Amino acid sequence: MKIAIVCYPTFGGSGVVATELGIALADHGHEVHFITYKQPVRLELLHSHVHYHEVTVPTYPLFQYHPYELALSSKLVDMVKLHGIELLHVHYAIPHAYAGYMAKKMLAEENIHIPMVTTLHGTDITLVGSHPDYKPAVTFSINNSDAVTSVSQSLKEDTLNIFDIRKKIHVVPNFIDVEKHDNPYTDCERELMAEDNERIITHISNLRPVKRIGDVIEIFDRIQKEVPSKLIVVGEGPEKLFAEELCEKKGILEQVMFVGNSSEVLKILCFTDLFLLPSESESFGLAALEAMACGVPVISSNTGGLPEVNIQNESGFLSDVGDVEDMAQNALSILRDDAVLAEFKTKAKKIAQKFDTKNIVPMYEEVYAKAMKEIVI
Ligand code: GMT
Repeated sequence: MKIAIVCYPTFGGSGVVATELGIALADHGHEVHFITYKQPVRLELLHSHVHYHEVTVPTYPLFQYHPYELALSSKLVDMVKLHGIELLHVHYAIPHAYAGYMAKKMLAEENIHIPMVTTLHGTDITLVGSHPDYKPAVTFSINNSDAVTSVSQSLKEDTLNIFDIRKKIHVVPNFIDVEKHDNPYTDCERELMAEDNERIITHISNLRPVKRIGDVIEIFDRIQKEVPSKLIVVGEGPEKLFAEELCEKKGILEQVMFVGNSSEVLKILCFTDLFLLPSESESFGLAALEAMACGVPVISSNTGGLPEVNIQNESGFLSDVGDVEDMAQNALSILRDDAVLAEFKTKAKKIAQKFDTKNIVPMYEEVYAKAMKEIVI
């Protein structure tokens, strides 16, 4: 099948999932066309079935806001016609489902009928999508998709609670290439980051308020008072300065490394002992799954889809949002003892296997087949 994938190309879970999906689909023999404003960060183009088409938005002094949706829908129309694309798969409803719908309608004028599958990722429904300024357009775009998927059961329930939805929502969880995460580094070079007697704790996110980076620092502060440790913070975002200042205030700046956006996440996870994800809301928590696939237990909040990924007392522990004391105690219960840590590492890896690419990508292929059959013209 010839499939167009629309996604955000920058660092962020929805773009990563869309990119990995496209690559996996290409490996299954599909022809995949990524259509977005920049080459997705994890996309390596050296694949005979993978194509990338850049959306450019011409500017004009009259525009205070550049009409990206317009340029995207025009590009979709052109690429569908040029390459004979048979299905649109848009990731993150805003504004991709809206632009996809317009493309579909423009193509229909020329008697080209192609289905659109929309994957809901989280904040397109919760934080952003539910805003009254967006809600009518998001509701419309979801209801006018030919098939809709959500990355967790929790997100499906949120969608049905927040919007007036008359479409079936298929839960297709996020996935991970387990083999790729199976410690590709024989020598993690752990000594570059920490002393032999220290544990390594990691947090990866876009450092936005929803990730509660302050809680990450609070938890780490409590951990390091009992167990010698280092904290590695991966990512860039608006809360970074606040986090650095908090570390300084607590006198732990020396033990915390802010490494920015990194293309060496696997290497970092390879020597990580524990992963922290105390988010305010999280529809799935792909970063937690990546950690687990590398054999790293997770201390997280129990919000949104996280309980579907991080299993209590098996891959780690979950606590109420903001309960940093409980999270720190749970972390210490894993970190104090080598044998306990080893047990959690093994279980984390085992649970991650359920989300292996080979189990999940066929679920998307099934949704595509259904959308092709049930396309609304
Ligand atoms: O966090 C966002 O604003 C958007 C999105 C992203 O691109 O990172 O994250 C969401 O999608 C991920 C992939 O499906 C999920 O793993 C994240 O849990 C989800 N983020 C939130 O719900 C906050």
